[in-house]
Parts: sequence; structure tokens; C-alpha cells
Amino acid sequence: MPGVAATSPIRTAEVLVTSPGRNFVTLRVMTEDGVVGLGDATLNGRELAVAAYLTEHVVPLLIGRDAHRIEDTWQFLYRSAYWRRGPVTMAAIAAVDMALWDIKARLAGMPLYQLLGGASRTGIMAYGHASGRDVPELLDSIRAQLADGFRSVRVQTSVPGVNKLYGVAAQPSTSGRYDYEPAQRAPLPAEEDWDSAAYLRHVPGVFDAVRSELGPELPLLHDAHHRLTPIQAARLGKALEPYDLFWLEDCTPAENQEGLRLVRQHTTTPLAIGEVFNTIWDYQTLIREQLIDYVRSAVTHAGGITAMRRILDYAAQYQIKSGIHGPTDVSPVGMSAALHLDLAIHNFGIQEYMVHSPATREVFRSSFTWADGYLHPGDEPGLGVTYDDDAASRHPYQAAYLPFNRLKDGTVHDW
Ligand code: KDG
Ligand code: MG
Repeated sequence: MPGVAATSPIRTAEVLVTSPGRNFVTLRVMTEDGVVGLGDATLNGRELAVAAYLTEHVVPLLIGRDAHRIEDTWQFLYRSAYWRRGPVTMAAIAAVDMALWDIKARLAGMPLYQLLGGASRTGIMAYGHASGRDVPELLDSIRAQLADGFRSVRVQTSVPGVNKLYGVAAQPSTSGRYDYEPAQRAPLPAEEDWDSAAYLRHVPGVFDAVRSELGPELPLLHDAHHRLTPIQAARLGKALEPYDLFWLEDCTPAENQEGLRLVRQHTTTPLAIGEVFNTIWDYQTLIREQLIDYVRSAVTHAGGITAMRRILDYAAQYQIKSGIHGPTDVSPVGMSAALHLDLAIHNFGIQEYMVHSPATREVFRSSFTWADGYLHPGDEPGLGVTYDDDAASRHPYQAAYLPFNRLKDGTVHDW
């Protein structure tokens, strides 16, 4: 980098918490030369744990360190804690990593994707979100997503006998913006209900109706959200084969990585897993044994750009592609980090895109663009996101929790 100083000591690191419709935790790092980098540290429903981890245990270690030493800082934060992995630690490390990449790219005067090897494609295919309480409402919701420019759509449906369910928007989502946000501002998590047998009976018929109406070409995705056992997941994957899904996501809780062997033996429906994972080790068996087709982690939750690149390079050896998590609880900073990676890597698959609220977009002004089904991170130096302190100060933190599930007999179940 001609003209860039060999070292760039960090002068300040601030932890910013704001709630423009939902809570976000952001790390802002500034070098002695006044170059600013941003990192996303948002962990839905546990935001203040990451804020405290950063404030108490990470920020003091950053002051005076050379911002250029990204790999060394990653290894130092990971190994010097002694205690390994975990969502709080890895979201904190991710925020530092993103902020340092942002600084390095700003110093280089380049959009980050150039430092990651340059663009491997011209645009990033993104999927939208449709849902309905019944088939007609679902079809309207899919058509609204297509009208908004999406060329691939995740399909979620209500299930008869289940009152409230992940992925089904609170209101019909025909208004342009997908108005689904699972975390609720309340002192206690909301209780939802679940019935695996009713779900397994209902879902294939819904996909049959969608394919009959919309034809074979539209890429369709579905999220089972960790609720099935491996044999139930196998049955679902098999039942959905005639409808040619782009992927079936989180068909079973994958901390039991071996459980995916059983699913894989029974179905050719492509599988996507990993939004709750936070390290490459959570993927070890899944990738080595080719038990999945898409890596779902968010850059924010899996240790940042450095760590995600490592996971995706490992996956590439097995023809496994990216499907980076992009819900509204990943801030525009985390989303931008994903888009720079998506553009640069060879084994890109698809990107989730859940449009942020206008209030969020006022706090985080981002250069990324959306047109004709494709995202692009833009060509501003760094990640391309700025943080508006005035706008952020109008939205103080509010406690919010993700819901949880109980079965009909009262047993707590995966949500
Ligand atoms: O915070 C939890 C959400 O990010 C998650 O429920 C969203 O499953 C999700 C998805 O696929 O976007
Ligand atoms: Mg999901």
C-alpha cells in the first residue's frame, strides 16, 4: 500500500449500543491518525453480554495495538482468553476483526472486497422472505417479494394447530418490506408452541401448492429452524424432493453434527446449516464428510471476516458454498462485511437479505445497493458504512428477547 504507514496504532475503541427498532451493538475503533473502522457485535437477545465483554475485556487490550495486524489480533483475542469459542466471545472478536479490516481498506483507499482478492462476480444473488397463514396469503407474499425484485424466496407457513410460529410475519407481508422481527421488547421471552407431527404433515402440501401455482423455476428455500430430530429431518427432506428446494435450512439442531449423516443418507434435498455456529470447529464433521451444501454463519457470529474466510475456504475444497446469514439482527455493518466476502470468494452460493427498517438505515448509512435481485457492497473505501451518532442517540437500548417454544405437554422445545 504505497503511502500507508507501516504501523497504525489504535487510539480509541468505543462500544455503541442503539435500538432503532431493534438493538444493535457496534464497535468503533479509531487509529492515532483518525481513521475509523466499524464492527458489528450484535447477538440477538444477549446484546449487553457482548457489550460488557468488549468494554471490560477487549477494549483495554486494543489501545496502542497496531490496527494493521489483523491476523495477530484475532489469534491474540482468541487464544489469550484461554476460554474458547462461544457466541459472546466470537461476536466480540468478530467486531474487532471487521473494524480492523474496515480501517485497513480505508487506509488503502479501496472497498474491502479488493483486499480480499477482488470481485469474482458482478452481483450477489439474495433471497427474500415470504410467509402466509394459508396458501393464498403465502402466494401473495411470494408475489410481493418478486415485485420487490427478489429472484429467490424463502417460504414459511403457518401450521394448523400451532398458534404462533417462527418465520410467519406478524402481518401479511404485501407492503414491500418484510415486517418480520422475532425478538420482542419485553422483560421476559414470549412463549410459542410447537408440534413436529403437525408440521411434517402440513409442509409438503404447501410446497406442492406453491410449485403448482408458480412453476418449477423459482428457487425456493425453507427454514425448519432446528426443531426436528434427525429422522424427522430426513423424512422432511425426502418429502420435499419433488419440489426441488434450493435448500432446507437448520433441519435439525447441528451441535449433533453426526445426526446429519442420517439425514444425508435419506435425502438429496440440499442442506444449509450454521447460523448459530461460531467457529470452524462447529463445521468440522459437516464439511469433511460433506453432510451439508451451504455454510450459514453470519460474519458477526463466527469471528469476523478472517474466520469466515477460513470456514469458506475449507468448505470450498468439498464444493460446499456460502449462504451467509443476513437477518435484521445482523446490523448493516455485519451485512456489509458479508457482501464484501460474497463478492470476493469463489464458492459463493446465495445471500440472505432481510431489509432493515428506515430507522436502522438512518443510524447506519451504507453504500450497498440492491437491484434486480442482486446486492453489491458499493465502492466506497472500507466496508462502506458510517454511523450517525445523532440518529443513534434517539434510540436507547430496550431489553428484548427471542421467543421460546413449549410442546403441548409443557416441555420446552427448540425454537
Ligand atoms: O436472531 C435469530 C434470527 O436471526 C433467526 O431466527 C433468523 O433463522 C433465521 C434466519 O434464517 O434468518
Ligand atoms: Mg435460519
